[in-house]
Amino acid sequence: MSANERLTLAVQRKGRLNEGSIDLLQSCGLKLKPSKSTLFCTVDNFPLDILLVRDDDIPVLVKDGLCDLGIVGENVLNEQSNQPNQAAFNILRFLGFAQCRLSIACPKEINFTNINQLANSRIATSYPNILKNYLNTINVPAKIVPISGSVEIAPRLKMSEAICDLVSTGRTLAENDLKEILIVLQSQAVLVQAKRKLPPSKMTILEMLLNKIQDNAKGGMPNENCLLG
Ligand code: PRT
Ligand code: ZN
Repeated sequence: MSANERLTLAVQRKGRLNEGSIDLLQSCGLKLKPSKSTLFCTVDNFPLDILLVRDDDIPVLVKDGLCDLGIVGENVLNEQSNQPNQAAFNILRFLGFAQCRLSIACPKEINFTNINQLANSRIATSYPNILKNYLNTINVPAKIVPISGSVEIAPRLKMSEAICDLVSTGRTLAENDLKEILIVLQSQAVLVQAKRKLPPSKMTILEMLLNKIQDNAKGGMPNENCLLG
């Protein structure tokens, strides 16, 4: 290993993935050294540097080789990895935190008994690629209405008949008089690497890091219709 070779890891700067990511690194015995920059920190006792960024930027940073590794939710990874047969990422570890599901929900007064009730309806979502794959898989022709946030408001505004959004406790759905009807994807935080090969010196560091990080694959495998690529 060259003396100054270091791995870079992209981690969410602020938000639901941040605490779990930092806790994980610290529980592996890594001593994170704060820097003046809020976007970067180094590890004192291991050849690893950490980039603190928005979670949506993590797949691109890893894919483009600007970072060797990233910790990101499967939901974001799948949404940005939408070309079948062009797998761009290796999931190295399922990390077990930030668990949630991407689900289709509709107004609670609808009597939903059959997926074909979604045919020709409008579904608002910030996950158009995952939803498109899912609708193709279940063979239901619905119209996808892309929306970047506050998805739960769409049925009230008559923008859509249903939504497809992340659910954790279900409280937000209930507060908006919505109910979950179909789970599209189960998600948790994952450690990812681009499919391209790392130089041997970095591979050695990566193996040492992976030895420190437990895999937590329970319930976290991507759905077969949610393509990594
Ligand atoms: O600023 P940046 O872009 O980095 O962060 P962000 O605002 O895009 O993401 P953030 O921090 O909200 O979430 C980061 C990741 O955490 C997501 O991509 C998921 O992988 C994961 N995660 C886990 C969740 C939730 N649980 C979750 N509950 N992300 C969002 N939610 C939302 C949900 O959509 C609902 O609107 O939280 C709300 C409350 O959920 P309930 O069901 O508990 O009411
Ligand atoms: Zn984000």
